[in-house]
Amino acid sequence: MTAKTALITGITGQDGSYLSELLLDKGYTVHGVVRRASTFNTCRIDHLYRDPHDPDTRLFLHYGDLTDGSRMACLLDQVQPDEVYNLAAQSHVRVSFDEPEFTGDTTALGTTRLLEAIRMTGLPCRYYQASSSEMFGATPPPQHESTPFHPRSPYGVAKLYAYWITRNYREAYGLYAVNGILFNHESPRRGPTFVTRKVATAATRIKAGLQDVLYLGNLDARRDWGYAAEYVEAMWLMLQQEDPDDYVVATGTSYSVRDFVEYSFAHLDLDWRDHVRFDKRYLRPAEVDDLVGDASKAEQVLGWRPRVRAPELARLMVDAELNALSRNTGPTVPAVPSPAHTLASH
Ligand code: NAP
Ligand code: F7E
Repeated sequence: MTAKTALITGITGQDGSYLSELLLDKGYTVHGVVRRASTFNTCRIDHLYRDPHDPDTRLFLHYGDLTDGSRMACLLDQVQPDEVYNLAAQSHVRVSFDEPEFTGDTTALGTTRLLEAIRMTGLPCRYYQASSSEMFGATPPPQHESTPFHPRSPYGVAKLYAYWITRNYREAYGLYAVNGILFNHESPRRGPTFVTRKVATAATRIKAGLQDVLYLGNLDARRDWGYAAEYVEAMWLMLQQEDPDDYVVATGTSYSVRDFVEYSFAHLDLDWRDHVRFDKRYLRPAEVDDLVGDASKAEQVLGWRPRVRAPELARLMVDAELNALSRNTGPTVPAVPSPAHTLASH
């Protein structure tokens, strides 16, 4: 057990929820940055939250936004974290073509705001940047730490900026700042509009007779899909090393979207061809065709190894949807509001 304190941006997202679980298990005090919204957006971490008046509480939530640099500086000063995990981003590739400016503001410049806040407050904290395999884009696989970058979307371009500004602050100011270059990682907590979750949810609903058709875009794209719960362990390991460095985190295997669809439907004894239809609205102006990560450096230096591959991931996600459907609630959406809806700053 540790007495360390961590600050997580993007705590309400898929990875933020798994990382919070991991750090709380290790004895950390965890502070999370939550965007103010007109609806509750804490459903992925509600199960971790306790009343802030409880003396044993080790999870605290604060309003903040990566577009607001002075708020970030203020929070750092208040929380005095040992480790900062920057997971916040406009993370949807297709949406980044619709909102390129907002994506750049949050995903790229937001990183500079946070790094600059760390530099200005002079905190001796360690910094993790959520970099992405989307930075490799059009460069053929396998992709590793020294593979040239060729991003194919405003999201990929924004992440590449964030990657380089993180390296720049490490080189220029001696910050302990690392890039985790993570390939696609999924789970039952994945956002509902990413392809794996969309497929798992629809296949389950089709099996239950609640819908008949699933509309998808490009089935030929290939991805290196891993399990998010395992990937957050690699994030933590990166910040426990003597020296800061950048690491690829991936399974080293590649499957097409069609493969993932087939595994998901087959797990429910369904033939996907009877239900999946093409809709061009899900195509991207430029696509990333094939991603396969070489994570040998993470294995050698961090001792990190993936266990779950795409076929098992598809089954695991469908099983979670079945479970949720039988309970009549989404896997990450609580049936009733919980105390997590009271933020620590209130
Ligand atoms: P996610 O589920 O989309 O979560 C993104 C988080 O960022 C959410 O908590 C979101 O808040 C928050 N956020 C968005 N804009 C913000 C802003 N302006 N200020 C503060 N917070 C903001 O993403 P994820 O799958 O957990 O991924 C975590 C990080 O890893 C992201 O940076 C993503 O780009 C990167 N990444 C993901 C993958 C992957 O396969 N999952 C692979 C490589 C890299 P709301 O809940 O309010 O929307
Ligand atoms: O698409 C194809 C689509 O949106 C995967 C983010 O976490 O991983 C993620 O980005 C593939 C693409 O994820 C649909 O064209 C077909 O080829 O699930 P996705 P992504 O774009 O790979 C990277 C590493 C990140 O960093 C990102 O933050 O599936 N596809 N039909 C579809 N995709 C979606 N979303 N919806 C469809 O209907």
